[in-house]
Amino acid sequence: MQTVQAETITAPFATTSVSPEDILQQLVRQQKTRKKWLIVQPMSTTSMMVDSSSVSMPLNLIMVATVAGRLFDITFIDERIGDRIPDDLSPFDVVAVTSRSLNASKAYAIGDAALRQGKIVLLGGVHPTMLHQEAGEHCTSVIYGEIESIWTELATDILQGTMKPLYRALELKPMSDMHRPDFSYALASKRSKKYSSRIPILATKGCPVGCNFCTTPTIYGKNYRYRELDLVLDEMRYHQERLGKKSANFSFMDDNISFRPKYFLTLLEEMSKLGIHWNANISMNFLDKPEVAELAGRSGCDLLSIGFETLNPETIKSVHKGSNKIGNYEKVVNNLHQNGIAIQGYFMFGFDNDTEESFQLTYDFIMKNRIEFPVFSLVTPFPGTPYFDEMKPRIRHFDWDKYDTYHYMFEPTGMSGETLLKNFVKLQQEVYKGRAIMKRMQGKPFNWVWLANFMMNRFTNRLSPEIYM
Ligand code: B12
Ligand code: SF4
Repeated sequence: MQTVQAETITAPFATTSVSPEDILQQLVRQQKTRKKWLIVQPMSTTSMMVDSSSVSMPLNLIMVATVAGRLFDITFIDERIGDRIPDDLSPFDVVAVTSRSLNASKAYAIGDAALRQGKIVLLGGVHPTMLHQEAGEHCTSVIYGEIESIWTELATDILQGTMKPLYRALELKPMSDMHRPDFSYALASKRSKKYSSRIPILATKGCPVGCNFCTTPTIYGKNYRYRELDLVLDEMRYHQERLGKKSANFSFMDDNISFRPKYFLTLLEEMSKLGIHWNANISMNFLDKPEVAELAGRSGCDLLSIGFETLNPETIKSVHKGSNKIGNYEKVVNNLHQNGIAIQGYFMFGFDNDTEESFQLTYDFIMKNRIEFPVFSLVTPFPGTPYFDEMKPRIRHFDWDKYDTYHYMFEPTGMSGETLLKNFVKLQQEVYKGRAIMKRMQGKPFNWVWLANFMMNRFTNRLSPEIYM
């Protein structure tokens, strides 16, 4: 399969000076009826509860619908909230499906069914991007990375009926060119009440930190882009107005919102004037400064998701996570807690340097520092990452349904798989015991984080090592 470049578009009309955008606009004007797109967020078939309870509105597909909806008619299906894909796809011209690894097998099945009915099938998202040859077997075209950067070429080919197997932009568009996501596509479903009330929003894209287990550096390289602040703030004000309340809840979908400190601090300063609440994924590199945590608290931040990953400095070095300084962990936690910010802390197990002692160390850290919402996962080498290439000979299975970070992928060198899983289950059960929850949560605001702890208490009681196989 070859990489197709934006320059390969030829002008089907008279002049030589027409731009690809002009060609597209001419084709749009010639459209007798608008083509019909079915856009699908598949439900994963993984055995774990990753798509259960309340799920967030899928910003990725909302962006796809926003871009495509300017030229085409859109039907939006999110299987996670119970929307069903019709068996008969005859009303549609294009079936566009997003996929991560954990729902790739489902996305491929949808693609195969749509191909059998003669539809143009598009597969996008991180898994098809990383494995475009594999994904190409189940669709007409794979979209590499974000739709915005390749849209003119893709839309032109759909209108001309000249599809290529792969669409990959030569360069990424500035984020200021991106449209404000139109949430009406997701909210049109009568089941939209199942979505979390947090509104997904994007200020930046990319993360040059370069952890070897993460797909972001592979897709976006060293690139870090951001939207002009006014665009982000206007979008927030728009939602405040739409909801008729100042205290709207936002959830940043950014890979690493704090990578450019100056941009991030100005964003915080401006958000503090809005009266909103927000949460985000963040790397901890400058949260050790009390004034940053203070400003984050003042700007309405109520929770930050931080990848602590491990308490072993050797492992941090081996995965190239330069933003994590283990000596700073406690300082970061204290700074956030002093400003009323709860922590969703991510911890991974199964690294070669892990030993039985790693579990006790992590337990002690979580309990001592009263981490509100610890999330434990098993190290998962995702296709397309340097870690995947390194670990490939040792990986036990390539069944993508198991690539949800809750399955046992390879035997670490420091302990047997059996010991790993036994301790992994025990740690989760200990951290989510009633008494442990009280110790971590007492005195903290009674909100959804408490609820998440109660759910985790029930969930972890049912865990056993076999589930992770
Ligand atoms: C925010 C985020 C989350 C949020 C919200 C997820 C959600 N509901 O969307 C939360 C915290 C809930 C989450 C959870 C998890 N996440 Co996450 N998450 C992300 C993150 C940082 C950003 C995703 C995002 O919304 N970006 C903004 C949107 C606008 O951009 P986009 O997704 O890239 O979409 C664009 C393109 O991909 C393209 N596109 C996408 N789909 C399609 C489809 C078509 C047809 C077309 C044409 C184009 C197209 O156009 C879109 C618009 O520009 C990504 C990293 C990343 N950059 O992808 C990881 C990432 C997706 N997560 C990952 C993982 C592993 C998880 C968890 C398993 C972690 C865990 N242990 O709990 C869970 C699984 C949840 C689930 N059921 O899917 C991995 C997935 C790896 C893989 N190969 O599958 C990623 C890639 C990070 C990594 N480690 O590399 N995540
Ligand atoms: S800091 Fe987070 S987003 Fe950045 S490369 Fe590492 S895991 Fe990926």
